[in-house]
Amino acid sequence: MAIDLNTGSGTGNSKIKNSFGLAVAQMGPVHLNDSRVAVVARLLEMMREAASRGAKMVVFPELALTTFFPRYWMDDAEVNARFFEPSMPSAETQPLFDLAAQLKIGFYLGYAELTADGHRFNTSVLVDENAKIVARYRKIHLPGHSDHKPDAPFQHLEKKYFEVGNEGFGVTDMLGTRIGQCLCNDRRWPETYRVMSLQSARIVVLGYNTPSWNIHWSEPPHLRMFHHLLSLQANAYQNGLWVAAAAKCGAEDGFHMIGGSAIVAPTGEIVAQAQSEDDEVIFSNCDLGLGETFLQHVFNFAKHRRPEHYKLITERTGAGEPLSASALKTTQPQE
Ligand code: CDT
Repeated sequence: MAIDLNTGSGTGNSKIKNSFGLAVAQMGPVHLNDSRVAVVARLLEMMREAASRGAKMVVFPELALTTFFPRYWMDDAEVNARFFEPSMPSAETQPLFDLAAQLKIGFYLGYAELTADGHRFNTSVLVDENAKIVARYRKIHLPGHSDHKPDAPFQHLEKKYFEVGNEGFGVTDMLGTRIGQCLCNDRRWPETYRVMSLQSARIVVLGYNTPSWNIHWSEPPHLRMFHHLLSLQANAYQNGLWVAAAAKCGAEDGFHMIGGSAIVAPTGEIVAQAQSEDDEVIFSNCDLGLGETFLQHVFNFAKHRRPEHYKLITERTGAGEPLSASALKTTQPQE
């Protein structure tokens, strides 16, 4: 059956409201010595709850199977052995796939991927209701640093442990709609969502591990939650899509990370938000037609976008000089 992205219903009848049961499974802390088996047991329990509430899909966090290990300086052999997955599924994660097939529920899962030829990525997968991996995403906006900062209270070594994702921002038709995925820091960048909304994504799902403290400057801690929600809400609205974000949060061996897992509507409004810093399932019946209101009017891309004026976005990485020095001169006050 062809997917009608206007309603997601496959009927072509725009009056039919298509409700998509979407769950986000926030995780409380995963400590350094917690086993994969124990972590997967927690995920299975939340998958069962999500299904019992009518979810078609459940969203798990970034690097969901282990502690947020980029906070630790370790040698490659140790980090590879302890935290990376050479295969997905694996013996430890297979129960997630088995339960998903049994419950007929899809899921998104973040984990550290070690490829057969030794490349390392911060990765997520989309799994359909038959437990088939239908899409993979490798994180593109890697935050942090690659050098050891012995004076910092903790490290953020994503640039040491992971390569930049090499597969772009794809979207996937599954569960009767079109879903895009990204990971954590990607959610702060408008390009992430725009590239997916230009492929007619209706839902963007993501997981995150956001430390509550900034090791580079004394950022007021409340800004971490504010910027997290601001990013989800602004980008949901500006792209006419649903955004579902799953935290791993609370204090992992004393290192605190924000909660605030949320489901955001294309209106930019938060329709569900986690209250705890523990394992917690939030749920919303999402109207997949809601974004159309915006995409047909104020954000009618085909009608209103002006890509000929956006060239710098792909030509430049960092900020530089004004486009035209002569144009600038004419606007400068004369002496
Ligand atoms: N995991 C991850 O990408 N964390 C980053 C920390 C950056 S702090 C502003 C994040 O964007 O949440």
